[in-house]
Amino acid sequence: MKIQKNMKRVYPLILLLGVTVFSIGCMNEKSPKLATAADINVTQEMVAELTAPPHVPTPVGKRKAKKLKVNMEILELEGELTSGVSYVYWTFGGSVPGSFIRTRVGDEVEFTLSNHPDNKLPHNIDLHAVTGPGGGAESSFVAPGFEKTFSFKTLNPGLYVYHCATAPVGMHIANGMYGLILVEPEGGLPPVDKEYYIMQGDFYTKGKNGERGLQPFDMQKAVDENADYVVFNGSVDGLTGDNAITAKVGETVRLYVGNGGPNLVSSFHVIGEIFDKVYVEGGSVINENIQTTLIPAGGAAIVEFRVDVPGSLVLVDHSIFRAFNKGALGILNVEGEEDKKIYSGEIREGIYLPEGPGIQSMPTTAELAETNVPAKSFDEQMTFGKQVYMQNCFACHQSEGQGIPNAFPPLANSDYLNADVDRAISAVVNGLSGEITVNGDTYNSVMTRQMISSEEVANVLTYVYNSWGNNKQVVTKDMVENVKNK
Ligand code: HEC
Ligand SMILES: [Cu+2]
Repeated sequence: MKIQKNMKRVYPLILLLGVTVFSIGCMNEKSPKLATAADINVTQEMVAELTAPPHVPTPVGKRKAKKLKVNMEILELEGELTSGVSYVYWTFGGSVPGSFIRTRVGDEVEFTLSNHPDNKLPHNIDLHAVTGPGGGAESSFVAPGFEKTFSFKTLNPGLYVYHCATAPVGMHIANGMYGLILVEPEGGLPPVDKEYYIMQGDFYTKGKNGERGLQPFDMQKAVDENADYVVFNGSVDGLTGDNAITAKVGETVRLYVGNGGPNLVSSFHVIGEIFDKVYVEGGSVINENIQTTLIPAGGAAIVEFRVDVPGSLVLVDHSIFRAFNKGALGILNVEGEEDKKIYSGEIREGIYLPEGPGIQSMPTTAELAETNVPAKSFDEQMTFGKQVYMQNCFACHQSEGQGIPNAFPPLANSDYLNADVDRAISAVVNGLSGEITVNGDTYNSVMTRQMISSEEVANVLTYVYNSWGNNKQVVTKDMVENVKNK
């Protein structure tokens, strides 16, 4: 395009128009940038390193373009979507998302897709990094017990999604058949201290969220875009607990974030961090100082930030019910020295409580008027108690008292609850914080004091104790008052 500019100065207007038309004609045939990448010669070959999430292969650095052999195996596997809920995943390389593929511009990728003989279905692969029909789908369609090889040249640097494109396409994607392929520019991306691979996906199960057992895929819910689970890295705990990612204060972190969908767009956000850089949509435009970046289904973004203070950063889809009720929540644990200048406050682990303790000043429970009609029987206590539960406790402890892993402890079958009724009453009337262990899992969070009358506390706890496998304790208003007066 530089030539055209020089000409502008030299030639009269009429000629300039002619030149412009001429150069537009050229662009239609082949843009100069693509011609360059396609012309890069490869002499050597190497076998690609493939990694399961959250890890990524070694950066390309300054290596020359090569013939890069990618051997990807399709495996249909049963795994855990969340504790007690299993699901048959269809995978590229045995993980959801599938193995991360790292290339550089100009590589000639020789891709071999093998479909394991124990699998039940044919599959294929559409890589968004491919310039060619179906992104490779047409050449890679492969039945169980067979393999297919095709090759393509990486022309455009960027972060791209790949996925299965076998009919019904939505179902293959919904079952976990997606991953990322990175095409680094000449000379590689600038070095950082930590790199991780994260991908969001939505899941549709016959049973509702949390319903135990092996859950089959639900086509109707998928068509309705009514997801039961929205998760990072294939399961509710795919990026928490032992699967949490880590960094040290002062390090620069680069996240390769993809969204497999099949349906939902992700509003990717890290609570307590600002993205210094975002490679918007995984392309070459770099935006700076971003709070939340939109990642389309079948799209990706590269986000970078420096971690300045220790604590647990919470990765979420900021369509926030997905994070706290459907699983789209991950943790980046940052270790190191505090910096009071940057952040002075208490750093709490893991949980985002929009209404933290002590923010509002509320009447004490003793001041709450006892206006409700007292329950006259056990049945009435249960009915009233359930109403209180649905209004006050449900949002955190969930409809069947199952809680939310790593955030809100279960009330169903809770050993903590059943061991000590006064302690349970106190949790409701005084609030509860600090580390507790419920059914073997530790929680270290805050439950704010519940603004309900003694009568209501008695009813709701009677309801909880007489539901979901608990010990059938009956709680009276007197018992509640006793705890309050202690
Ligand atoms: C804003 C979210 C939230 C609400 C609303 C809430 N809780 Fe909790 N609850 C928690 C958290 C968080 C803990 C764990 C606190 C900790 O880690 O120390 C907890 C712990 C408990 C425990 C002890 C642990 C266990 O699992 O047995 C009981 C009992 C309990 N809550 C009952 C209730 C009842 C009854 C209500 C409604 C009246 C209620 N909670 C409302 C968040 C909540
Ligand atoms: Cu498939």
